[in-house]
Amino acid sequence: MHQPERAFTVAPSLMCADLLNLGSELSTFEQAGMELLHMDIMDGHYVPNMTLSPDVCTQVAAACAIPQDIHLMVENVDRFVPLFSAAAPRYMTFHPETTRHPLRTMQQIRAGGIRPGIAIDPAVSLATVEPLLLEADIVCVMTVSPGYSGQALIPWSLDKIADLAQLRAQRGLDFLIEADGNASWDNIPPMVDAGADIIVAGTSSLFDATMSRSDALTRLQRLARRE
Ligand code: S6P
Ligand code: MG
Repeated sequence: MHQPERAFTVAPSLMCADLLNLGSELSTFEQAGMELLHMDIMDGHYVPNMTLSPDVCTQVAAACAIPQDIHLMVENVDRFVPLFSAAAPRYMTFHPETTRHPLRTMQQIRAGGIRPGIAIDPAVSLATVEPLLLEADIVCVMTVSPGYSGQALIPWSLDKIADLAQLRAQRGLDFLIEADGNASWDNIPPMVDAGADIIVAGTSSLFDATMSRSDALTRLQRLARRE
């Protein structure tokens, strides 16, 4: 395994946390200086699974100072933006195909004081979402199909991260690139080298069942700092 070329931000994926001990998980992340919490929201329609709720996000916000990054995987996303805005996350991303007017949805998110972004399914091309990049503060590139943790990387999604980073540089844009899905110990360096600024840490690293949480956290932090 090689060291990534740049430092990056680790965003623990709360759907992968020990939900019966969420308070203790949050304290550990806070004490470790984690800078972002990735909150996966699923409605059982856009994706065949359900995860965290508005109340969970609001309670986490009240109990923990780490900013949230809410990833909406829901149909009719405009109905859900106000519900999740109550948690005052730093970022809110959604899949553009879940609304008729994605630019308006981004503006609605920004009007609530939240930085808007889009999430891109592996089957959606960059060309399709390019008009939205100007309004985005973050772009979540999904490196697995949305819906579940513990899936295998779609290898060409690394090329998509690299293409997006190139587009960002060419057009002088300044959104952050987030890699979401199977960010394993082996996959993190190529994701970061391709251009990812934020790595969503799920069962493939931070919540790796073969390691203690503190060992995984230390290993991730050393990787993020390029030590
Ligand atoms: C998947 C979701 C992701 C997962 C993450 C889990 O729909 O958007 O954020 O939580 O992919 O990570 P891993 O390492 O289990 O794939
Ligand atoms: Mg996610």
